[in-house]
Amino acid sequence: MKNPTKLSALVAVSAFALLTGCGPGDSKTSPATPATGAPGKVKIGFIVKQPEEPWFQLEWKFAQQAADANHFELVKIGAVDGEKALAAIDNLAAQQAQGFVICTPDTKLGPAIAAKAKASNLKLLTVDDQFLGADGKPMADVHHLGISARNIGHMVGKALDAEMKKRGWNAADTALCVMTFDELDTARERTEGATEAIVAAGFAKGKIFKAAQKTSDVPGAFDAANILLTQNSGVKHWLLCGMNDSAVMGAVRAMEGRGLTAENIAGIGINGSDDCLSEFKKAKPTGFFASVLLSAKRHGQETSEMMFKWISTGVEPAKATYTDGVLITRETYQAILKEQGL
Ligand code: FCA
Repeated sequence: MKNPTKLSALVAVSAFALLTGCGPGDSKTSPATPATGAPGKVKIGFIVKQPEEPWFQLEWKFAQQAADANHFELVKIGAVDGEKALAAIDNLAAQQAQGFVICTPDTKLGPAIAAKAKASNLKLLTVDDQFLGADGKPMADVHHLGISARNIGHMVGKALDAEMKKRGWNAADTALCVMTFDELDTARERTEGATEAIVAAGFAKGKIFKAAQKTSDVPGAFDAANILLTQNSGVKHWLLCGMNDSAVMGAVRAMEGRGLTAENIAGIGINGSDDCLSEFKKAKPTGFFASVLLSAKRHGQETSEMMFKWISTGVEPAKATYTDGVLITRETYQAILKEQGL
């Protein structure tokens, strides 16, 4: 949600709800007793910001596996903006859920979402994108599971450097295109990490070009990359990175639109979910050279299980959990996915 007036109105509404709400006590300490419905049945919401993105579909899939194995009910809700996210919490409260896991569409909504969860006596765990407080700093008091963003960025930067050397590309006709989405901390840390690592390996800062995405999806990356390519039409070899697979995919499509091919592009994404796998499965290699495979299983299943245990036994999850990733290419992905039981 970009509109600040709307944002403050929502924050005010939530603060009001918090002041007037009569939710019983601190949801962090008391194991919840499911109120009505099937006795003993736990109900957990799983709210995601981009339900159409393969990453979030995978998280939901693994969350559902946790629900089936532990016999709790999972309510999957797509919330593409702040209003929908806040409405989703009301909806969960009305259904007498006891908690939810959320990847928020806007990290600045953190205080409003946390207040609403508390007022509704819903336990709260954030996944992927960490809430920001009113001071602009991460809300460390809200339980969170996310990726080690900067480290994963470093992996991307090192792998880009190795690939450039392997292909024997000259520094003179090679540039790095970085698809950025700096308003999201985890995205900024990933792309900063990638540039840090490649610069540490000797890549010239002057050959690094940033393209700021307006939206963190394939069309957002496509549009941003097109502007950058118009301004830098003389580059022969492009190294390419971004916050996730959608970012790299959009930029690869933009580069292909200008006649560049796998010979000229080495793009490395992050997520390793379906959008990247579909590139690897193509008969001919594309500019989408590699990705860092993250653990959607941990992000979906582990978060849901943490929430389930918290509700059913009162065992509070760790305040912060960070996951890592592994590089996959069209040569290695099948073996690695198999190894990971995917
Ligand atoms: C963010 C991104 C997703 C995924 C996740 C771990 O939410 O938008 O694509 O990378 O972090």
